[in-house]
Amino acid sequence: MCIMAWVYGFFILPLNNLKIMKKYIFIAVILLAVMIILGGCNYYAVQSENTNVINAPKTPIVNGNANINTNENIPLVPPTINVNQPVQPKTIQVQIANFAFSPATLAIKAGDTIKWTNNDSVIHTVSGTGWGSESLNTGQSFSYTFNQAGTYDYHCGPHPSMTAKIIVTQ
Ligand SMILES: [Cu+2]
Repeated sequence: MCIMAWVYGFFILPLNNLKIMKKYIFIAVILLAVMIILGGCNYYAVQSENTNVINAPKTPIVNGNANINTNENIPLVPPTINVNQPVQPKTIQVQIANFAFSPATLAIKAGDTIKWTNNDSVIHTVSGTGWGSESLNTGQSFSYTFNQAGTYDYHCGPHPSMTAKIIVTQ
């Protein structure tokens, strides 16, 4: 009953009463104007808020380090991860010292290079089967690239007890 009375008072009664109708139209116009004004304000408020968000990164948060040029645009470069990129060949050092190769056993990948350096005061060689060095004086080096997989035993020519090996995998 209460709702019916409310509906009648607000919607039905004004239809039969021009004075109340005019009043309602006046109120409606005022409400509309208020909504437009508030809507406009809200629009600018949102714009202002968005601008603040855009400007936010330009405000640096510096902890300790003052040597940051805030005017510089630092581009965000995505990390490039190429999983198909082949492993770059390496050069691995083997030392000849105290009448021994060190390390005596070394595992490498095909394409890697071994560089032997003689640190002894006597002449040594790096002598494999079908490959090897000339005589190496103190401080001299010899490099060899292993392109084929396999186990490569080698020794020193003048000192056959000096043995070592390189294990090459693909
Ligand atoms: Cu030797």
